[in-house]
Amino acid sequence: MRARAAARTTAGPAAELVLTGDLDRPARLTVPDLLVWPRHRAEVAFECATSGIQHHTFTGPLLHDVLMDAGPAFDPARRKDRLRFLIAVRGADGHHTLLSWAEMDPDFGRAPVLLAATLDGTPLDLVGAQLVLPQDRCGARYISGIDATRVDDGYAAWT
Ligand SMILES: Nc1nc2c(c(=O)[nH]1)N[C@H]1C(S)=C(S)[C@@H](COP(=O)(O)O)O[C@H]1N2
Ligand SMILES: [Mo]
Repeated sequence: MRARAAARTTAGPAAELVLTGDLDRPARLTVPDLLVWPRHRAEVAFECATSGIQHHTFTGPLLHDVLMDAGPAFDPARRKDRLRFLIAVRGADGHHTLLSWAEMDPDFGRAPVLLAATLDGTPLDLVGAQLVLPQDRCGARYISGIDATRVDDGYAAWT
């Protein structure tokens, strides 16, 4: 334990993201932990209101694969059951966004949303994972340095 703590101090603290909300298996994941899921690659272009068009290559698991393994509180066999769910993604600086579950669900919007572990070939181990939405024209939802992701029944507040 002592040796490990010392190694971490020299390398800087590894970024971690917490998966919380309506999940059977909430988790804490480092960026290297993301490599256990099948790895996807996305070559993307997005526009930033302040810095113009950017081109990047990201690799990492599908957000859908990671969240399915955390056991969201719906019956996976019933498609309608998933439609109420929302995903909140937050960066360590507080920048955040909401996605609907259906947006990335293979039975609905099928957006290949990634939880990227590398950016242009560089591992994101120290900064944290980045949200990648190849379908977005604007870069604002490409949240970097993710420290928390929450899955919730977004309809519960109405009923
Ligand atoms: N954590 C975090 N991620 C963020 C932002 C931010 O302010 N904080 N800005 C977004 C915006 S507006 C854009 S265009 C992209 C690219 O930002 P960059 O130009 O800083 O790389 O990152 C997105 N991800
Ligand atoms: Mo931006």
